[in-house]
Amino acid sequence: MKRRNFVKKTVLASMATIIGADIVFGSKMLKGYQPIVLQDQDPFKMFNKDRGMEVLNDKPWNIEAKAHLLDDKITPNKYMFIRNNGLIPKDIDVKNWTLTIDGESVKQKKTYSLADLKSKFSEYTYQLTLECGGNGRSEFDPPAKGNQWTVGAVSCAEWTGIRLRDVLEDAGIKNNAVYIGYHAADTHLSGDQKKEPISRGAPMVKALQDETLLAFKMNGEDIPLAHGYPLRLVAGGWPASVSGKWVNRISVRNKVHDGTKMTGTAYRVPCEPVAPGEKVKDEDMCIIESMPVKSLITYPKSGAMINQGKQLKIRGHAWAGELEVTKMEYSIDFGATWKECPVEKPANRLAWQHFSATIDFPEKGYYEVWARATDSNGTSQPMLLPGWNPKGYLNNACHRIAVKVK
Ligand SMILES: Nc1nc2c(c(=O)[nH]1)N[C@H]1C(S)=C(S)[C@@H](COP(=O)(O)O)O[C@H]1N2
Ligand SMILES: [Mo]
Repeated sequence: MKRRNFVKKTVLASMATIIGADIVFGSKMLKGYQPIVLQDQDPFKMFNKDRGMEVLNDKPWNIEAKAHLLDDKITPNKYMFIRNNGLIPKDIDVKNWTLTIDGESVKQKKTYSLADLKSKFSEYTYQLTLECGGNGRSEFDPPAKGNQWTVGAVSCAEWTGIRLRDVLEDAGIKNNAVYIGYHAADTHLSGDQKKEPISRGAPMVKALQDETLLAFKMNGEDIPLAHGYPLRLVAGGWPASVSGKWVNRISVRNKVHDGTKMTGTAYRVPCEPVAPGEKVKDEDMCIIESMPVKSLITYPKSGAMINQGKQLKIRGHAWAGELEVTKMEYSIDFGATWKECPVEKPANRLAWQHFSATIDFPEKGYYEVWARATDSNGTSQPMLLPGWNPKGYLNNACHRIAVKVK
């Protein structure tokens, strides 16, 4: 047999790194053979995630954080949730990666290489809150189908890239432009190459905002593969489904984008409130835009124990879609009374904000600490569940942790 039919030395070396030991008879392995240990995929290793993360689905991969894992001011990759609708693209060829701007409302269709994008346009860095529209879905009753996210489908990383606006202006947008829609390199679960797993977008006002980026870096490094390497749209404050990963085409549309998961009930809620379990017609469902005000206590972990007479310091983050959080409160009596606590200004627009409080407990026993944010329009989080909707979106109920004083 000829040498080239065996696994290459470089491949063997990288396998050895993943396995953590040399493959003694590796030179005898045929090309393409996958050692058994690598066949059963360990998502935590594969995606560099912390083992405290929760895998909700493996086909496609959907992984969420826990509240206490989101304690960092800027979310590191290891604690960032993964939400995939299809299969992560394989064999990405960065050198030949292109982004095409097309659609009814582009003056001229134009294709850029990654190098073009990086050299032609100015670079910007923003911390941007990305929350899945379905975060908190697990609490709805009657339940909604889909990933049963608890509280951990939210992140605020630091994204670096170029402004989508600059690229669209370079290509030229017609006056009748209404919406942008993204197209990406991930593939449909069915394997059908013609079907897109997801192709969403945003109205021009959102597309043209300063903070709407075509990003190529996350937290100062190449974007991890699962989060959209080598190019990703990032539109903070809106359902994270707008932030297309592995983007290779953006269409400037003369109507509301009608790509996969833009129509029907996907990422939509009833335009008017409905009773739990009520059937809602497609035409009575409205597209989710800015996400509602919300907060998370990230320290301590629920179940904390403290000694009587000791104060408890809590901290966390709060965010409000396009708006700013202007007030933060906590309650230790199940929402009967509230105390205000400090909340910092955001690092930039659309970044989550940090809050902290020092709490005194009157006596021994079981308590819950509830946190409630209010946005610049004066809207506060609901104490328990907000309006039921068929797909279980937008649960922004107050986050709660258990505390025992002994
Ligand atoms: N190409 C592509 N982009 C995508 C998705 C996807 O499945 N494919 N999922 C969307 C959804 S629903 C969410 S919530 C976010 C999740 O981003 P993350 O996995 O980087 O946390 O990516 C969005 N962008
Ligand atoms: Mo999502």
